[in-house]
Amino acid sequence: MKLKNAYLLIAGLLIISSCKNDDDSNVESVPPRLLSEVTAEDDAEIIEFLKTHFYNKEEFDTPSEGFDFKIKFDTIAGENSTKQSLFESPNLITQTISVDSESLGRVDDDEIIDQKLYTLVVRQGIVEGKPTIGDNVILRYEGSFLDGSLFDASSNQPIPLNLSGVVRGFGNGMKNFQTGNGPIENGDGTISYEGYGIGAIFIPSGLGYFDSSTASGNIPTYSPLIFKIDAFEFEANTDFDEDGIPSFLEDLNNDGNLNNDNTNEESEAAVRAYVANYSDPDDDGDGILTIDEIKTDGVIKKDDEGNIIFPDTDGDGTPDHLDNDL
Ligand SMILES: [Ca+2]
Ligand SMILES: [Ca+2]
Ligand SMILES: [Ca+2]
Ligand SMILES: [Ca+2]
Repeated sequence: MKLKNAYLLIAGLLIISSCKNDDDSNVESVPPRLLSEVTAEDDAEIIEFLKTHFYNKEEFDTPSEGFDFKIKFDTIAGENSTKQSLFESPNLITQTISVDSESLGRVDDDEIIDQKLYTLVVRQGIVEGKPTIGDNVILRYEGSFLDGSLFDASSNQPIPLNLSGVVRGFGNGMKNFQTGNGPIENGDGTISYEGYGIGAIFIPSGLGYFDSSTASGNIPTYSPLIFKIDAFEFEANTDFDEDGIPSFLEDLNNDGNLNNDNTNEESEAAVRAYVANYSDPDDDGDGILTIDEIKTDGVIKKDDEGNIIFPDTDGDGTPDHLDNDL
């Protein structure tokens, strides 16, 4: 299946861009809180959820005829008081991701705070390989708060997303999932997949929307989120801007966020623009396309491991496509 070009439209609430309340709006504003303070609170709330809830493991272990392979969470209590908590599950993966308050629009707070991201892999996909934060994926998702109430869900049919365009915790959680076989045409206009990855991602607000209200305004500020996901398919080494470099390699500071790497930030700021490298076909803004600057003698050369050998004509350590004095 050809995935390219389907990704410019990103539906739903997952999009990064969000609306700040206008200064002169009537909405009562919440006083800004420090990332450090919110992080501690969010992590405590997520751990509390993980320790007090279980999922329908038995149904996944021995699926009955007609089981829909949907995750259900329930409280450990009463007849379920002996269930293994999500927190104790061997399928729970914890990642630590450092977040600079500046990337959340807090230029003066000067905080860099580690965030804990928890991903429960209920069923791993059968196809080898996992997406990177720059890849196009086909999936299904359902977003809820820790109290279980839904705030967003994709339609039941698979949808395409580029992981660089969604909240950071979502893309980094998706890195844990293999995908399945498909698409399979069902003959009634719907498609399905087999053996796909199934799980849930628990996202602190520092890796979510933090203090932004979302486009539709239904996510309160500082909300930890849960996304249940079905990981159907992905395009390995997606090259979003078609500049010859896979998008995930345009994460120059290697922080799991493609949106804070912008080589020509200053010159773009002068024209009130901001185009991060993963979506910029001319990364240094010198008028020569990156795809032409990464070629040696007219071709993109690679080493034995398949890594691009980037030309550095003036030998200053900065490759030509990121060096605008060349
Ligand atoms: Ca980055
Ligand atoms: Ca740029
Ligand atoms: Ca680029
Ligand atoms: Ca260039």
